[in-house]
Amino acid sequence: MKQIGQVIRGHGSHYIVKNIVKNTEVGDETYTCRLRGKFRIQRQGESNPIAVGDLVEFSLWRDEGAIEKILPRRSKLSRLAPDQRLEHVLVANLDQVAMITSTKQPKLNFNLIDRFLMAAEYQDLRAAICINKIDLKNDKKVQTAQRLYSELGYSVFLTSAVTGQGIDQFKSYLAEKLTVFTGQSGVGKSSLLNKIEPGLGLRVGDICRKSRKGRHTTVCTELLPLSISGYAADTPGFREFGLLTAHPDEIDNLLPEFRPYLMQCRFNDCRHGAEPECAVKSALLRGDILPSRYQSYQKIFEEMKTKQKLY
Ligand SMILES: Nc1nc2c(ncn2[C@@H]2O[C@H](COP(=O)(O)OP(=O)(O)OP(=O)(O)O)[C@@H](O)[C@H]2O)c(=O)[nH]1
Ligand SMILES: [Zn+2]
Repeated sequence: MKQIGQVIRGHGSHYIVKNIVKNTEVGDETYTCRLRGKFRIQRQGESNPIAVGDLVEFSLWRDEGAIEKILPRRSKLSRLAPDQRLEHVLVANLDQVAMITSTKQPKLNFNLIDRFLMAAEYQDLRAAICINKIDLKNDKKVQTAQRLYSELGYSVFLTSAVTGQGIDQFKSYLAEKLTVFTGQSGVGKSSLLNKIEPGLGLRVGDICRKSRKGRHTTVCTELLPLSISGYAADTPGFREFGLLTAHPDEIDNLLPEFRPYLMQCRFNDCRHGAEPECAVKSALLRGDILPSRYQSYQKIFEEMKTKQKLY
């Protein structure tokens, strides 16, 4: 009998698949499924045939499942495979990405937030910023970040995993969605996930952290079911969340507030540096583009240019 399920974990050649009842609710049954041989052939340009989050058609024979078909993906989060040529899909069919940051220890870093948001824009994913450890500090910088990123259209949450402040709002954002988390070490990802779903953060630590240190960094990506419905997925590392194959000349388009000006620069290949009559620079001088965002753009652009020269 054929069934539809969602891959919630992968282990080399077999996958844990959770069946979906009536195509909408995720059922409670999980099955260990293997891939039929034909899928071992790579999809063009991709390094892995199946990612967690993939919806699959599978058949059961006794307790053994076989994945027969991979259904079309409505979204995906990818990184470049180590050889820099193939795309490695980390999570399929996700709804959104959330970056956890903290007010201090480690301190709030606008450049890292911008990098994350630009990567989310590049991959066409809805993004949120969660500023954790609000119990330790809530100064002008934190408030600026909250205002700046909300005005740009991103969801911003101020939370404390210690006092519980802001947890309910963040929880409603996660409900019924598949959210991929990322964030620097020490910002409180595990603590926050534990607060949202007692026991969950611990599992993230237990399962993923150990293997992260080893070579098999991506096999541990797993969807963790939330009782508020939906899933949380932990990315294997913050660095993975890159800009993939973006060309340095197109990254200005990944900052939404830059977009209205891009066609107004005198040169259509303007890099918004020293060129005359640059509409982006004018907007910066008028205060319509914030210095921190402009600096992030410049920094990332330069980095990508340098990298480009290396290959
Ligand atoms: N004051 C305060 N401390 C927090 C908060 N959230 C986490 N912490 C503390 O910050 C430290 C790091 O928290 P973790 O949850 O381990 O952070 P993480 O992001 O999972 O870190 P990695 O495991 O390295 O990725 C711990 O000592 C926590 O107790 C918070 O909201 N307020
Ligand atoms: Zn320009």
